[in-house]
Amino acid sequence: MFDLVIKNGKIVTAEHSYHADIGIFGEQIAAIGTGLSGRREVDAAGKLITPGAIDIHVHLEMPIGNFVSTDDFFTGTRAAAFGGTTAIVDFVETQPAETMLDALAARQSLADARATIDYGLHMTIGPADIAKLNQLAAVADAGCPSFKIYMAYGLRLHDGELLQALQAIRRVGGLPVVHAENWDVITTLMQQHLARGNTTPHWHPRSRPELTEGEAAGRVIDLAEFVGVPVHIFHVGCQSVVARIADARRRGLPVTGETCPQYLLVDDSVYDRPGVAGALPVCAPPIRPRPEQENMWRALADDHLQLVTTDHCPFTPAEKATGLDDFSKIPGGVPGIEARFPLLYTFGVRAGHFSENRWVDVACTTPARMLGFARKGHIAVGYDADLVIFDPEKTVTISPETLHESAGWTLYDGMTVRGYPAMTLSRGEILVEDGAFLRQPGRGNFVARRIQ
Ligand code: DUC
Ligand code: ZN
Repeated sequence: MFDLVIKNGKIVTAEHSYHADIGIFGEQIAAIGTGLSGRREVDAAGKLITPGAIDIHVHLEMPIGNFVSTDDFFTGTRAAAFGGTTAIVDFVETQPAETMLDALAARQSLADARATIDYGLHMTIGPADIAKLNQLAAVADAGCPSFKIYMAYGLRLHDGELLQALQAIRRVGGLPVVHAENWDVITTLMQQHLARGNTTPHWHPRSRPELTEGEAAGRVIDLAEFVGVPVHIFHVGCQSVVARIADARRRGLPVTGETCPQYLLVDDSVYDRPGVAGALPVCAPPIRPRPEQENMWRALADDHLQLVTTDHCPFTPAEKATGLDDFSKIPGGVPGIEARFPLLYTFGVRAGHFSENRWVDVACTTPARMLGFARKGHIAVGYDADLVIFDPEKTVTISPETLHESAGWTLYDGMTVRGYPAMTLSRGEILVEDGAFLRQPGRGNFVARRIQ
């Protein structure tokens, strides 16, 4: 007798799809078979059962400049759960006078109080952390074996620092995850545009041309090859980066990349919207011209890119408006934590870009495997019962009102998806059912990850 049995659904994994019941005991999947019975039974006839989706790139209540991203660990993880995401990876930044382990503990206690789904953390290596690289082994042992490196912004590493960081990550068997943009070229182009009076968001993507992404990605891939460490490229939005990742992979290098819904579904005309509407989509790397969308879909289908994240980093319209007379001051980032999984189903699977199995692969299974979530991202006995009962016929028109994110706006406003979670489970508990969120803040656990 199981605690919960999900009956009659079609189980979709990264490898195949098949009909079976799932028996859940406690927090885990205890059986997969036919004719299972439990204390509670959910009829999933006509529905897909997928692993809970995993978003390995989100920024919740993250300080950036004078602002803090507007979803906290409660509202952000609740929104994630509504959309079928049952695990995230957020970030830790260490203050100059702090140890990395102290910074990790502080971020964990913030998240532990509020998270509703399980989470991991990437440790950021900024310039002040180059003196602390001997702390990486302890950080990896504490369950954070992935390390964020910026090649842009104030936290960027110069090439010599980048080399040292990659060497230190290699020594601890970790994974560098990299924001790749050429900051010197970007800041020079920004200054040139602003000096000519080109101050509107229209000039944001023109200050960050494809070259700045492609060159930086190529540089860190070359350095990672030299050092002998894998590397994962964050938020890829254009073919010049895909080409470098694909070339490295053809040469057998352990190089991977992700893209995000904003690069798959939106084009750079959004920066020409009047007033604050043109400032809302400011994010980095910027959203590209329309042909790049097709390039990103193809890269996912061809396994030149391996996964989809959101880079969820929301700011309110009022915060975005503070940069209306100088695009370089607009806080960068867009919301997206909630709708990623259904958007990928409608515009990826239904539109014929890839199969339902590849959908599960890029949103659930590969993120779990690559980032070291040992018991998530797959449906098999012994895995956490993090599951989505996905209704492939449920139609939702996305808007700030249908979402639960707190930014108050969404890039996907007005897009209609066919296919949406009907129920989301985390470690055997029903989080979302019939549009209602059923659990309290703080039930989410930190997951100590190990990278194989
Ligand atoms: N890009 C953004 O636009 N915001 C948050 C961090 C990032 O890489
Ligand atoms: Zn990010």
